[in-house]
Amino acid sequence: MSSGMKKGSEIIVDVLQEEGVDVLFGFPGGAVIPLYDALYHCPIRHILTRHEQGAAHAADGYARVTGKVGVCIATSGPGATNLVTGLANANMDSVPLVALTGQVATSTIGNDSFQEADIYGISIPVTKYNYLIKDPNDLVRTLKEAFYIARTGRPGSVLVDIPKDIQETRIKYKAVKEVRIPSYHPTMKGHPRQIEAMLRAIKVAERPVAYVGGGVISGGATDELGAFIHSANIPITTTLMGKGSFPEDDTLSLGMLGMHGTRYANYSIYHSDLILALGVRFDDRVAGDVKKFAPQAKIVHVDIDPAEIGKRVNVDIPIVGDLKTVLGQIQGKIKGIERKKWLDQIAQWKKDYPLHYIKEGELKPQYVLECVNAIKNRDLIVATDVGQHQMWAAQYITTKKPRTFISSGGLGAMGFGFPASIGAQVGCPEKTVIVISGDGSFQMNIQELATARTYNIPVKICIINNGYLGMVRQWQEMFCNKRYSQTHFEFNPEFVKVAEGYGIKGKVVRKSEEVLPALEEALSIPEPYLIDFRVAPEENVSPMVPSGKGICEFIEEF
Ligand SMILES: Cc1ncc(C[n+]2csc(CCOP(=O)(O)OP(=O)(O)O)c2C)c(N)n1
Repeated sequence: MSSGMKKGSEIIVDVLQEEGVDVLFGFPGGAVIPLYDALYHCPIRHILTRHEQGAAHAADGYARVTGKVGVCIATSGPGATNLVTGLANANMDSVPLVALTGQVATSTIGNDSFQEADIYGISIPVTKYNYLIKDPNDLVRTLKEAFYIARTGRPGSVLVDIPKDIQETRIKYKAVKEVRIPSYHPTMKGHPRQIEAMLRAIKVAERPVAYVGGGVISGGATDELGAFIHSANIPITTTLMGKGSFPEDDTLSLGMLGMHGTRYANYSIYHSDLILALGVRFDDRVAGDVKKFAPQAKIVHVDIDPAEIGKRVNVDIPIVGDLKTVLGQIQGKIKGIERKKWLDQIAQWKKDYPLHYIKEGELKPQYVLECVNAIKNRDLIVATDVGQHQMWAAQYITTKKPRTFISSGGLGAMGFGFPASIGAQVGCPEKTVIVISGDGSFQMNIQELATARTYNIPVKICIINNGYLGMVRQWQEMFCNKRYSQTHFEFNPEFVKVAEGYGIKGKVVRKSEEVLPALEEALSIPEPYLIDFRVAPEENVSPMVPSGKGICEFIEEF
């Protein structure tokens, strides 16, 4: 063999190392045997999950907390199709993820070969970009491009499908130093005239509100945001994805807005005369009826993705740009605005309409979340699954730092939380990672208990167990006259026993007074731990604005 020749699979591993990848999440199979062979002696850590969906969500969780690109691997056919939810999930939440899939050999593509699925075609609508490599000489450039596209501009998921013969072919390794994609140049700087217009609008506004989303976190712009909000003295509300972009214990924070947002956040938006929409997309869970969102307000929308601007609402001052750069452009230009009347009004709404629940009776899920929130002296990362528990976590956990609250926002994928918490803990081994899950969501990726055990990934699993697919049950209660069609679990496993079967300790908690001690016990051991909180089965998430309604059209308290 001539020197300098390498197998495609070895080249893949070289590029992963060049890209600084320190961990991979994956699951092997026939079409990736060459790649796994090349990984055998490679210093990159590999976490073997128990399902490819677990690998994709774990890589996603890792990316969310570290800001680096998460990488997952799956084989062709069923391995690749098992990644689809994870690809869609990461892409909808603008998370940088690269998925490497094996494909059947190039000569057999299109023959309905064993374990052949057109993952390139399947993944087009759920990724930012995707590739099927047809020539081994394209490997290096394609992989470099995949990482570049995943992490730049509006981040997202990128899939690279690599036929088995390409992994096996020997070629000469040619380094690619710089990635240049002629048609892809994300705009970083806001247009100076638009920036001027934004500054003028802020100066004359009497009732401004910043409406902030995940773009500020993925853009690394939280310091710039904090400086701007404080100097301009503007109240701020965040989306679920924006939690952590600004400390929620600051007096200017209104918490989360939208369907299950705080009343005072929604009132502030409704009565505002200037909305500064930063790294958000006016999602329908935030702005149900866009006409009733902020009827008196001028809207400034800053986003790196031009496709988001004007998508759901008409914008008065559109600014395409990177949030860190744009907020840098306005830094120090607005100072000393008092806004006493507006801030007093907001303080009054906060006093009149706090988040609340009835504490008496059975163990309340909100109380469990309040106890999680009371955990002190620890650097916490909270991951959630999807459902009522997710909304209670968003409402009751005061998030102060970016990349410490991770949740499936856009796709709302049950099953995300637990594997994502595993990825988060791998990315941040020094932090305490807690996952808030539901009895429904947890069962969607329960097999990852084996992954947590194998690598002793010490995530603390809190199951808010109400015996229902609670969020759907809540809608059935409200809109289907309590016809609970297929939302009651007549059987649930004993989660603690299941955990024990995987070698993981756990506890059932039924009473309020047991909550804090159980959490303390979980935190005291350097291992994964599961707490099965048996909560009031028919508790509802409140407040609530029904789907498609105006931001202040709350359902009466229930
Ligand atoms: C994969 C997937 N399937 C279905 C849904 C629809 N859905 C949204 S919330 C929910 C209930 C979740 O139940 P659970 O995890 O027990 O949480 P709870 O709402 O009870 O807190 C369902 C079924 C979804 N979001 N994701």
